[in-house]
Amino acid sequence: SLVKMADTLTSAIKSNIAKPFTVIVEGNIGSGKTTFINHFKKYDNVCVLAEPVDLWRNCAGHNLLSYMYQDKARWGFTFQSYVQLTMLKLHTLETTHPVKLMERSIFSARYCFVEKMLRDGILPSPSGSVLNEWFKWVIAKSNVSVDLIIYLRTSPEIVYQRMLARNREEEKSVPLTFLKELHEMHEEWLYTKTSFSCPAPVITLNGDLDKSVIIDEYKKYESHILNKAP
Ligand code: DGT
Repeated sequence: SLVKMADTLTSAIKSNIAKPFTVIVEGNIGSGKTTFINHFKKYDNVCVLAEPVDLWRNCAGHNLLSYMYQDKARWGFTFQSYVQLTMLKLHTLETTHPVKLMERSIFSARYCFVEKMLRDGILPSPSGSVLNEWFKWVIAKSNVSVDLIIYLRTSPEIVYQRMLARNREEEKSVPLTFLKELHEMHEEWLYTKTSFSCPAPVITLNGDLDKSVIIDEYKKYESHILNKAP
């Protein structure tokens, strides 16, 4: 009947709005995620989501990123709790664009950053459990599904140099050892696949390449990222 057709159409439109082809870009601090994301801004069919870092620097006037680096034990839970919220908002943001491109995800927040704080004993186990219960509930109840992961794989020494050159105030105290360990968290999750399950297939790109040449790397995978037949 006509009513049934209208219903089918409505739900088709709804699911299309709610479920764009979702690509997340992952990689160590300084791996070039922003450069990658910016490259895709020129495509009309891609919804490119702004870097959440700016939100973390200003939660009702509080720079949580800075607090976290100054005193991880005191602010780690607060910071990760807010990261999880901002990521959930981005994952569930509705768009009419067929492709959604996100910098990082609720998954790397949990599997790389929270996990590292837990392993280091910085995040007390009860705090980790609360974050984890939230995480599990969110994963089960909301649509945070991902279709493709781009892993910008880098060497810790190279991203360390980039981080120093970028000279972000909050990151001044981040040592090379931290980037090495964070690298391992990404490797275990996305490369050797020995820690947590991957929410989508992974394409690994050489993130060590200089800005001037990495565009050619992007181009090789453009059809995958834009979900188009090559
Ligand atoms: P890019 O463009 O590859 O250089 O990326 P970045 O370094 O601008 O962005 P990202 O997300 O790797 O790092 C943002 C800062 O937030 C960095 O200092 C690490 C810190 N951070 C701590 N915990 C988390 C977390 O759960 N998630 C994310 N994304 N960053 C966290």
